[in-house]
Amino acid sequence: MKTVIASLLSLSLFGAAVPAMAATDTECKSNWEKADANKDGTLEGTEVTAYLDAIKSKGKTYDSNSDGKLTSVEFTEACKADTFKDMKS
Ligand SMILES: [Ca+2]
Ligand SMILES: [Ca+2]
Repeated sequence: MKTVIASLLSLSLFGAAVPAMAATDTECKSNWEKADANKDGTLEGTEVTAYLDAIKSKGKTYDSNSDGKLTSVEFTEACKADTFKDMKS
């Protein structure tokens, strides 16, 4: 029992140290809200260009259905992998 508590404690300490390294849900949600300028739930056209470029520059494909648009799910997956970290607007 002591071991469980100790490992939970170290997990939460570790968890507290990690967010500086990877984008959090909160950060990604706020990024998404900024990115989806017309609030239609999809990044397309001029909204998505810079993000698709960032994804491409990392050699990744987060546009999982290849429609040239990003849904919040696709965006969040890419965001949490720090794909957009270098593109500060
Ligand atoms: Ca949109
Ligand atoms: Ca898509």
